[in-house]
Amino acid sequence: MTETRQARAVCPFDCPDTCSMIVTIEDDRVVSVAGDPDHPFTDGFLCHKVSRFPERVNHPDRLMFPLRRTGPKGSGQFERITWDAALEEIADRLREIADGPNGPQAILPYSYCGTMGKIQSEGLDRRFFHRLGASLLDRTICATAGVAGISYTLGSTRGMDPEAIVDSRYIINWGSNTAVTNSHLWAKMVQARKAGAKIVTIDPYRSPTAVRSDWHLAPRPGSDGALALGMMHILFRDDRQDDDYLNTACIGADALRDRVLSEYQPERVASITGLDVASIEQLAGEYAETAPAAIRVNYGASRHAGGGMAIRTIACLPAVVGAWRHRSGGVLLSTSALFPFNLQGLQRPDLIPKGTRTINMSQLAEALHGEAPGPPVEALFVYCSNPASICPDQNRVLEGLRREDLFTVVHEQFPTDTVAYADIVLPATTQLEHLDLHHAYGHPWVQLNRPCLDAPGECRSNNDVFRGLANRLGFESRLFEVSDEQLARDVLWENQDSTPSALEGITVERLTEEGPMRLRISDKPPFAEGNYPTPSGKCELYCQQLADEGIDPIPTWTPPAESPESAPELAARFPLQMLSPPSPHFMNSTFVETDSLRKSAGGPELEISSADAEAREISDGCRVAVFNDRGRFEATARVSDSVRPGVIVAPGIWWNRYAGDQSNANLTTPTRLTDLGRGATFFDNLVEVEPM
Ligand SMILES: Nc1nc2c(c(=O)[nH]1)N[C@H]1C(S)=C(S)[C@@H](COP(=O)(O)OP(=O)(O)OC[C@H]3O[C@@H](n4cnc5c(=O)[nH]c(N)nc54)[C@H](O)[C@@H]3O)O[C@H]1N2
Ligand SMILES: Nc1nc2c(c(=O)[nH]1)N[C@H]1C(S)=C(S)[C@@H](COP(=O)(O)OP(=O)(O)OC[C@H]3O[C@@H](n4cnc5c(=O)[nH]c(N)nc54)[C@H](O)[C@@H]3O)O[C@H]1N2
Ligand SMILES: [Mo]
Repeated sequence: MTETRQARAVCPFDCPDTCSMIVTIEDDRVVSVAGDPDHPFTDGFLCHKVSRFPERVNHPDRLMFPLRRTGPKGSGQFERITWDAALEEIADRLREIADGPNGPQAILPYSYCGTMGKIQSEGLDRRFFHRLGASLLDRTICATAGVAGISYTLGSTRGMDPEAIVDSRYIINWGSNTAVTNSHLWAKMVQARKAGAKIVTIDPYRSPTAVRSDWHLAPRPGSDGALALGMMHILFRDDRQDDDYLNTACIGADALRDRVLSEYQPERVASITGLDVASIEQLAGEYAETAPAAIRVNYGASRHAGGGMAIRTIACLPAVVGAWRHRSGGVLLSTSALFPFNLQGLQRPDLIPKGTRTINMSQLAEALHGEAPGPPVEALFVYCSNPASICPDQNRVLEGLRREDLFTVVHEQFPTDTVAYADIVLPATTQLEHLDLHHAYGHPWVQLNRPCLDAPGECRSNNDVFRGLANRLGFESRLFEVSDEQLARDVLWENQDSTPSALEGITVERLTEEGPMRLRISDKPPFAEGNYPTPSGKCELYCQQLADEGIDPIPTWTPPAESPESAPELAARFPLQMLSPPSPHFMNSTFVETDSLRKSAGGPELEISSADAEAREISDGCRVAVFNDRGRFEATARVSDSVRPGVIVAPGIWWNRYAGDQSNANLTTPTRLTDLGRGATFFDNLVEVEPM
């Protein structure tokens, strides 16, 4: 007799949708996952990738035991060892380094959002490394440019409620592949379209979202700031601005108006963006006259040298037309700021020794080469991330990971490219095997994930690893001998004197019994009457903070670092601007191990225009090499009109070991940082392509 049961779980992956899942288990083995029909945002469906989650959980390649390296770094040769031996060796090495001449800052934790759960991905790990005095990691690989950019304008990332988009009538996906990267919001956009909304997508690439939109505008990469300023020129020129809103809720309207009227004429903007004047005029006109107008701005437009300023500038548009007056108008980047979790209590930043240095994760290449200020990195502790695949300037990252004097620990579920460079590998649990508490960056619901399976083999959760190490290093048991469930209660401010109103009544008990709970936040549009969380309390079209930092306080266009116009000498050798957004079949580099998804993705591909292909004698399906001074990778050419001449797209993020030639797109990407927020500039990347 098969014993079948169902459990509720939360999709743990780095995606705005954070779905509520119903898991079906037969004889203690997960057989399927489905979207929770009772969760209004998940609305009963899961994406193409996460539907295959059981295949990932049950995969024969899952790491089951601790391993010690036996071959050269990168070879992936290991022997099985016990947890005791693994933890002892790690604790000894960390102690030795901490007591050595360079001190504990020679130890670098490296993690991102392999899981988004607060308890496992940013819980006892933070406490442990703070207590140890390790270097701090500036987690910039994804969102910081956008977050900084929008916050200079609005005061935080708080924007419109994603659930309100069903009532929007003009929806712009700006640098957002919503249908793929945020598919549950896309479902709401489609619902809005049925009620009469127009969906516009602004993306240099004819992405799946662009294909399904009513109108696709394809500006040159990194030109969005200019496009937004050109729209504002037209709005002010034609007197379509909302003067009342600008006067009462904003600061700097006159400065902005002067800037756009004198510098961003439609003709100039057309030449910067490569769009025609008529399209820019039409976009501005429709945006002004169709209310409520919503802009879903995502991270695509921020991964350029001027990415922070671009997002800040786009975030000014709703104020100019008064779109914030409507609940279904405004701009949406992230809902993270809505969740007042007690993260200080969880992570204990008070334990950080004064003067501890911070290393930017987007510049791991530099850090591993001793180019970051401070002591050299002698130990690297990786979890919830796959830096060998996802970091820019991969040749230098791998060169660093090959250093014989670097001690590398990797806690992972799968033998990723990074695992191949580890001295010690630790096997990690998946979401079905550990407890976690979730916020979401695409909706306002709190969710609890309880384990529904026993950990297979000898897999341990992140927190269990740090409990074990803390114990061996003699750290205070009151800091580390705390259960995951207790940590979840603490994050929700349970048993504290006061609870932030948004979390009132949201407890571990109720989340367990009732399932996902919506934050207690008002349904009113956040900025209808101003009330921005900026220093001035207004929407900062002029931003004094930027002026104080020596940056232009008025929105402006910052050109890409690598484009034919901004770097003509470089472009003479490497004329093509390459974007490398994620493939619909993967979640960053997660799911590349899942055979059915890897098969759907086929292999590394390169989308190229017919003009660029012809000029290089490249035909559809032919193998090509893509290269610049940083490195080279191979892909199969797809010749189409999905990109304009001068732009190519290499969907990722492949594991090198599964790409025919052991390489991926990050061999070519730069470690240069964005203008605001110190973020990565993956899409600001000139390359050349040749047939093989
Ligand atoms: N299926 C799937 N979903 C995901 C992910 C995944 O890997 N797979 N990743 C998750 C993560 S970590 C994140 S951060 C989000 C990212 O979500 P998005 O920001 O939507 O993701 P991207 O595909 O990186 O970028 C969106 C689009 O921006 C375009 N773009 C690139 N440069 C420019 C530019 O200069 N201007 C404009 N206007 N557009 C530009 C790209 O062509 C791309 O189609 O998605 C999350 N969701
Ligand atoms: N060229 C290019 N590069 C990019 C991007 C791009 O668009 N183009 N996107 C960038 C973006 S937006 C992001 S967010 C980053 C993402 O980069 P990463 O955060 O490194 O994301 P993943 O590649 O998904 O790797 C996460 C790893 O965590 C592991 N993991 C999952 N759960 C757990 C757990 O509970 N414990 C432990 N120990 N491990 C776990 C998974 O198995 C997986 O290997 O990549 C960036 N890199
Ligand atoms: Mo990301």
